[in-house]
Amino acid sequence: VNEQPNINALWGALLVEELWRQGVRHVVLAPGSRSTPLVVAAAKHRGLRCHVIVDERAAAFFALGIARGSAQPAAVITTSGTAVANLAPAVVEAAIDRVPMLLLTADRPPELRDCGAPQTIDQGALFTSYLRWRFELPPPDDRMPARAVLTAAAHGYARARDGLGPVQINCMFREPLAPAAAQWDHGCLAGLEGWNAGKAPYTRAVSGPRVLSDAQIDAQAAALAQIENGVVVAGALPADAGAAVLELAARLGWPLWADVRSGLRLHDEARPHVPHLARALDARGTPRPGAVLQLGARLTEQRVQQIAAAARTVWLVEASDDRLDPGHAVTARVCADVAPWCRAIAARIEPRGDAPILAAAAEADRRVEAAIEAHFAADRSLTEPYVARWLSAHVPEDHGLFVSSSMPIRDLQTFARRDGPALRVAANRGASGIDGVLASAAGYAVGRGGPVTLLIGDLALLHDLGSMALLGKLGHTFVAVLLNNGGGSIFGLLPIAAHGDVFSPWFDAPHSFTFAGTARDFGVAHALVTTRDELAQSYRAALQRGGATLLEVRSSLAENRDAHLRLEEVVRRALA
Ligand SMILES: Cc1ncc(C[n+]2csc(CCOP(=O)(O)OP(=O)(O)O)c2C)c(N)n1
Ligand SMILES: [Mg+2]
Repeated sequence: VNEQPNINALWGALLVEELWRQGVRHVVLAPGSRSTPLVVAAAKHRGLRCHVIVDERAAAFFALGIARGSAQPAAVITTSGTAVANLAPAVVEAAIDRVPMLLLTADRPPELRDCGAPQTIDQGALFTSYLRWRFELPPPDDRMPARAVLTAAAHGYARARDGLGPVQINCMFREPLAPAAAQWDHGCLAGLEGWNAGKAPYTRAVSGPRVLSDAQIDAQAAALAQIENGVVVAGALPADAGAAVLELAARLGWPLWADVRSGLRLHDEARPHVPHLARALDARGTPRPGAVLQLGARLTEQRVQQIAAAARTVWLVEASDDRLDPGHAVTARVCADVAPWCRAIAARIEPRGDAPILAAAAEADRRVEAAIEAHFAADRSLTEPYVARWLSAHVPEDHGLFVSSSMPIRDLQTFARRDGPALRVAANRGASGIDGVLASAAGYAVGRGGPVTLLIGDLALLHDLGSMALLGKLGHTFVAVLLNNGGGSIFGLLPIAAHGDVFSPWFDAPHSFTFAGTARDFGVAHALVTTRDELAQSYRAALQRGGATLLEVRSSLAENRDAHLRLEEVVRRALA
């Protein structure tokens, strides 16, 4: 630190080095001038991997994906002005879905704020309640102890990691921005001797799991043991929770419904896993559930939410204290880490065999699954539900599976098979945006340090088209399976579809774009897929070739609507 050419460079280097010591490994840089001291420090750091992305909106989604894949916050460095405003969509998603993220936003000094200076906005006020912590770092000054910079970095990191959300450190800089020599008083380094000599963080923040007292657990286990016919609903869960949730559901003897983001949907656990629970409960002879025990939140399937609305007792167990009850049905809210809570409860419940509701629901579920399977065997066309089902069984074990909002995640939820690899599925479902999907999935590959398969719709791809530029240089196999139905097919399945006078173009946003040329321009391999055999061949070839591939499955709104209506009918008949 003694060698730094000026005080700006010193502060930039301290911030970046302390973030690295805390655990940050990736920095996403969007080019600019005001951020020069931060960018120079990051670029020169030997332990950090830097990624340059021009579009700050995509840069922040890329960082979001890195954190989803690595459970570590990535840092995003931007210049001042609208560059910062462009971070907003990913900041919102990170805040709602509890993904850590660190924003280092460069700003002009106070004398240039709110006085008509160029590229200067009120950028500290942009994200307000979406931030876990916000700090205005003043322009570097050698009259301030340099330790204050380290504690800002350490606290920012801890708030992002433990608060599971975005943190903004707004960094004001005066000239000189480049690392030119300018005298500074080394006295500001007092107290940094130990830090400077080693590699340890300045402040090590330790936090632990959120667990309840034994008395609380005893009372809750006793209450749950009273309930005969309940169901377990698994929402989005942390990676470590799956086994504990399965264990508790089995101990209770209740059917388990698993959201695609629970990590359990693709598991081949014959019991108590019931993917078509909501349909199964509608079948004749299935008892009504008296209680819903929901572990984790944000359910992909609305029908499952409605089960809770009809039950008298609804428990929601989730680590945060957020309000997560869109059906206004929750009667017991437990703020605890799901895995230790499930293990503690399961240990206190006597094994008691399957509840009557489990056998009935599992039997109805089996009929639904058999009917869907028979339908796909008889009708050989390449429909979107088929693509989702096929992928769920053929994504290699070492792939991360990322899915876009709209129909891709719904189709995977409903039609995934259970005999494929037991992968975790990632998706931006905090705010369910169709923005930044490519960038998030690309970041996910970087974060997990491995290959990714992405299932995405055409409007989502168009929304983030610039992020095609990221795919070629990931260093990991990346296969984007694009369901190109020429618009927003989800709207064709909503009641607005019956209103032909306004439906098109105002809802479906139709287009006739195809993406072979786009892929070529961005150096991404492309294959057009029109049959099931082509899907299998092209996917296999993409895996063998490595690098980035766009597999374009062509369909239409009408075909997709038709495919879904036929499957609805198949399921209805199976349960009649
Ligand atoms: C940022 C954002 N804008 C708009 C929406 C509303 N929206 C939800 S689904 C959808 C259509 C998506 O189309 P596509 O990606 O092609 O998927 P498809 O519906 O065809 O499966 C839109 C516009 C949204 N969720 N997020
Ligand atoms: Mg579409």
